[in-house]
Amino acid sequence: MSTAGKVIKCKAAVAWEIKKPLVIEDIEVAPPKAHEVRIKILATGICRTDDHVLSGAFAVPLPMVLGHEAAGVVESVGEGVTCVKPGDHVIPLFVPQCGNCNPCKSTRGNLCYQNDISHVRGLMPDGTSRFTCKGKSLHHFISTSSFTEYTVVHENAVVKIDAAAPLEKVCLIGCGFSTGYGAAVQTAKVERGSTCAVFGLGGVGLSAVMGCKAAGASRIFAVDINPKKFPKALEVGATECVNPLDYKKPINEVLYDLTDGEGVDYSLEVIGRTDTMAAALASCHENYGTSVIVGIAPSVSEICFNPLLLFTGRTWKGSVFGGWKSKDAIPKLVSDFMGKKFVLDPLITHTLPFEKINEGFDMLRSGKSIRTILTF
Ligand code: PAD
Ligand code: ZN
Ligand code: ZN
Repeated sequence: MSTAGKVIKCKAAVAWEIKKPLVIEDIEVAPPKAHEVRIKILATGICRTDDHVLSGAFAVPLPMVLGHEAAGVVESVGEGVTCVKPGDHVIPLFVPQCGNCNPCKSTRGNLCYQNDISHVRGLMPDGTSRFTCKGKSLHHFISTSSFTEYTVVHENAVVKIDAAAPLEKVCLIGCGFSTGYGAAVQTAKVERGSTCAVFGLGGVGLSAVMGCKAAGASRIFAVDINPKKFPKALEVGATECVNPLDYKKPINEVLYDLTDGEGVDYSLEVIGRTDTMAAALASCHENYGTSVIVGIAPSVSEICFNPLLLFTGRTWKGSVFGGWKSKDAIPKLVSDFMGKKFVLDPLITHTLPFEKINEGFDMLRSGKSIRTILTF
């Protein structure tokens, strides 16, 4: 029996309050309105950004259905949708691509004005929600919301992918892999023979290491305070692992020493802390070094730094979703994965049934997991 046009009752993990576990609830998912798409989610990863909401660092309106790194199948489409049809395999886009705004039209940009990241409203573009639970409306998360059996997204926030691609792997192309890899290859624009340092070796940082390697970097320092992350970093392309806790000196001085006083050409902060963002900046070459902020710092934080660090010529940049234009890039990244141009398996340390989502978060917080994939 077709569910198109009807409200779907299904399970979702609801974030009711910060610093509390998610609660698996029965929710109602309204049918897609015009230019919207309802997706049956089949696999979703747990990213630190979801945890930043639960820890309170990333301030968003609650209650909310979190999750943004996912893949699924289109269940039904609203009026006027032509980019996908029921049955298509898709990835939701946490950075939409409308194609008409200035960042979409510029060759330099990717943060479409339809994004719900810079000023989170937690709603569909028309200002309403498609989720209800116990009579209460639930917020959407950054245009996606994947910790649910069904979600609704705007047509600008979904893209069709190769139906042969394994959804429980390519869901990582919806965030972690593409973010880290793109931060290296297109935001930093790492060059062949260069020296790089990646701060933070979670799913996103390891993908940044892969990007540095693919770009031909000759030395890649993998920096983390959890040495258990080092074997995997070496496996995906790091040449040296550095634990800041092993040194008395600040990590930027350690990296200067390790590079004969030159500093690295490129540094990437993939943790989300202001102290490591400042340290990553100070680690790169004083004149032509580039440092990229990938980690999401707490909403209310500020950085105090010596302007001489930039005066001498360093470049400091940020990178959302690896700088990719999401709709254009994701199908190509999926084909590249299918063509074995990069691997995703090293990033996937655990697979759990969706109901065990809180166990997945516990493993991320304790440093045991890289990516946990939830299956439905
Ligand atoms: P993760 O928690 O799996 O990895 C973070 C790593 O940092 C862990 O291995 C920690 O041990 C390590 N770490 C923690 N503190 C320190 C420290 N003081 N010094 C060195 N290492 C440390 O996270 P993730 O890989 O899922 O995400 C990383 C960040 O990237 C996080 O802030 C997330 O919100 C952000 C992100 N940004 C985007 C984007 O578009 N810019 C997308 C996805 C994730
Ligand atoms: Zn993410
Ligand atoms: Zn746009």
